Amino acid sequence: MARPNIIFVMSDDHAAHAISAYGSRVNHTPHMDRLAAEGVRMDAVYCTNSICSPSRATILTGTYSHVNGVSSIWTEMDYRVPTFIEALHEGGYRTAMFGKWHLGEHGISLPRGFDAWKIFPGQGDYVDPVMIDGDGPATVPGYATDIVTDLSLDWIGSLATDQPFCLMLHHKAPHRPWIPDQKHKHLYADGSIPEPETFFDDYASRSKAVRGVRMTIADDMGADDLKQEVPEHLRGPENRETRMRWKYQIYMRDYLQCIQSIDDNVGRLLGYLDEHGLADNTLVVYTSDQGFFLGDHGWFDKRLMFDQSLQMPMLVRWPAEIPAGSRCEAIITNVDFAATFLDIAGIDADVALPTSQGRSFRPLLRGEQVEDWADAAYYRYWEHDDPIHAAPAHYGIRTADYKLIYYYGAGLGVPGASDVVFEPEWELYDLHADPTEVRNVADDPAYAQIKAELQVKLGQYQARYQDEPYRGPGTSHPDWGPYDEELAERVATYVRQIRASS
Ligand SMILES: [Ca+2]
Repeated sequence: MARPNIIFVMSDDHAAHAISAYGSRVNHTPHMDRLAAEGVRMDAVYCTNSICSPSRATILTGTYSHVNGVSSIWTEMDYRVPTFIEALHEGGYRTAMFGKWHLGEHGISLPRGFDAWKIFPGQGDYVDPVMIDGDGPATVPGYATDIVTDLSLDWIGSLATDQPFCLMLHHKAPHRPWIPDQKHKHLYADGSIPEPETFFDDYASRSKAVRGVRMTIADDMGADDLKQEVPEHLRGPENRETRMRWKYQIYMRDYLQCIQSIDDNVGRLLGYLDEHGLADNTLVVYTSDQGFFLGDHGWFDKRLMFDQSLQMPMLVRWPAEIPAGSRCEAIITNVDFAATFLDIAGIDADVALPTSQGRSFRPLLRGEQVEDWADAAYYRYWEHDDPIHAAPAHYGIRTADYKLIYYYGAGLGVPGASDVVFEPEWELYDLHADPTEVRNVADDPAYAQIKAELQVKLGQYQARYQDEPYRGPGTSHPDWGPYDEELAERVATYVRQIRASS
């Protein structure tokens, strides 16, 4: 059988609980659900650093942030670390990348290993976006989610059929500032969107680190996000609850309308594969670079290790191997994607991508049990004292039963991470007794033994991935090194072009 095509559809900040295949209470996504019905719904896929650029660098390289250098949206990729795309290209695949790239200085670096690419600079715009390709920047008329799909279908249509292809189709949506397409503006009438169970979380028992984040809908979601000022009668601490409810409806309406366009375009893509006889031997993935808080714990945004932010939705269809309507509960991270795609392409990742820290989950996609598969996901968020979100640096592990988080209290002297110091704190959640993660039991004597065991496991996972425990303010990570000077200059040229054209 011919080697399969790989289509990797990734949106930006699309939480699993806004996909009906995952039991969403707030929206309906029939085309994404079709992928789940005809393939596998992955229920425990986690990002290893819940923010845009780091997740993208991890997916491309199969490495943690401390290896590829992209610890934050401000840090440059270490171009010495190869990507699975380069390995696929080397191995005979045609490759393309369309949409949100968000790597490099100001979110712009040159994609490597792609036959064709066209990307948004930085975060990109929703309407009539500027896009960059080998000829430089130009405005593309239309709505971003449609445009990225158009470019992708045009490219697939341009290929000769005898060579397999890998397409990265990366939507800007539903990232801030949530600008929907006009045709979806009638959806979700005011007051119609249910609030999450933890909407009025009081953060009792939580760390100071978590209580200090500035991601609350009530007080931190501003006029830019809402596209209007908060009315006078909703201002002030006495109107907090009413204000939250008002903002939530606007926020979620816009967010879900953006997702509706993605779902429509997933439908277009699947329709195209059907019409062109490509469905059977094409692996289609739908995922998001990380999750998002949809009013959960009173928050929006991501970064923290709570499940709504940590989990990546992942639906995979490949009729040749994956049983329809199946589920997979094995713990997988975005570090594992690269090795998996190479495995599916019949390329030995140990040879073609020796820097990869991931492991192929292809047997898990087929529904097989893998006895020695990882029983935890290791996570590390590096940004610290970000003045906008104030999310603290932290690391931790999630098993099927528990989550242990260490807010170590300072940055590490890397770009984007300050050395502001506060008291280190632990959080521990019992995910069966407390599935919504509202009761921190790190100081509960009844959990002392479990906490001690999880601390050992955390150390083991850090050692496995050759990450360093926090050792004090100003200590840079030992693996941090310079990046490719020549490539950096070419990137800088593009940045200058962008600035000149805007
Ligand atoms: Ca993102």
